[in-house]
Amino acid sequence: MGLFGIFNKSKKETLDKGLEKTKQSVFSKIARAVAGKSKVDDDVLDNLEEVLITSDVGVDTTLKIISRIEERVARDKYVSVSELNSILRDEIAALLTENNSIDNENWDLPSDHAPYVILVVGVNGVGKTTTIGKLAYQFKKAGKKVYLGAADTFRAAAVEQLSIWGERVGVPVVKQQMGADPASVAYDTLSSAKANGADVVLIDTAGRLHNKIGLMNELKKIKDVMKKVIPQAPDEVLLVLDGSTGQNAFEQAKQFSAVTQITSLAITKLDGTAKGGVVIGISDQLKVPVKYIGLGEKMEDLQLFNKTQFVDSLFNIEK
Ligand SMILES: Nc1nc2c(ncn2[C@@H]2O[C@H](COP(=O)(O)OP(=O)(O)OP(=O)(O)O)[C@@H](O)[C@H]2O)c(=O)[nH]1
Ligand SMILES: [Mg+2]
Repeated sequence: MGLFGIFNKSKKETLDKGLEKTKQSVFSKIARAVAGKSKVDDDVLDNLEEVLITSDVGVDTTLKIISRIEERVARDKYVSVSELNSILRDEIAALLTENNSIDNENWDLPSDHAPYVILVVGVNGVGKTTTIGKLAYQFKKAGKKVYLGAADTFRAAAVEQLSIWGERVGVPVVKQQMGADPASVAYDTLSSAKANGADVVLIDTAGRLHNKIGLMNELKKIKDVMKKVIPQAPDEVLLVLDGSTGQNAFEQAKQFSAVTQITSLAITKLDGTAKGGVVIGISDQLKVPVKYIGLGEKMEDLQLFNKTQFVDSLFNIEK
């Protein structure tokens, strides 16, 4: 069992609940797509294509899914519309697992070095600070020594917000005054973490640099400074995306990948949105793996992303 395994007791419930809006929307669209039909034919496939595209799955991924279903229909000759949910589930799960082999469930911190450093990036408001708080909670609960770095020095409230998370979870937060150099905060954080034998460091950053060059330089500077303290840092550059923005999340992922090397993705706010299908498109289209999904505002509402469980939950498959 991986690092976060012990937190997964109520996982399915949280996932099912978090995806409720997406499910309702997808199911009602599918119901309309097959209305009056008994078998999956060209009309149904056309409608299904529209269902997936309007569910934020993205055009390229939708076309792949549709062509897989077409092949299946050609092979099986008669496919009843009542089987459509389970066929969709099977084909989407197969597509996503073919794609990349990262095994999130069994993920653990590397044993050959510490602290493991995670630099958290993303545009403002996507959920960076909250995701850091949730991760800190999970690492702490797994018995790890965690340090947080408040390198979003853009506004006082950002430092304050991370400090509140630090108190709530019970982990130290390294900070300076508002307006301080983020790279300097990152340096201090890694130094303290190293000196105190920390296992994990999470660095918060500002998402406000809209200018591409500015952002690129800022992140480069933070990374360079980190290496002065810990040569392999950062181990992970985690890009946080707001799932409720649907296709915008896709665009942000592309833009960030262009300015810095992203190693993993967290897709937040999947609860309360009908755009959860975006996770399918993102995990199909982007080479960077989706590692975490955010399903609420509470500490426990972050999960390691499991493709099969996600698709099962989306299509109400009980296991
Ligand atoms: N419902 C829900 N809300 C979330 C989730 N993740 C974050 N939020 C909320 O989104 C809002 C913004 O989150 P922050 O963590 O402050 O986002 P940020 O990226 O740090 O924002 P800036 O510091 O302004 O760049 C907060 O109100 C969070 O509670 C989630 O998974 N679900
Ligand atoms: Mg923040």
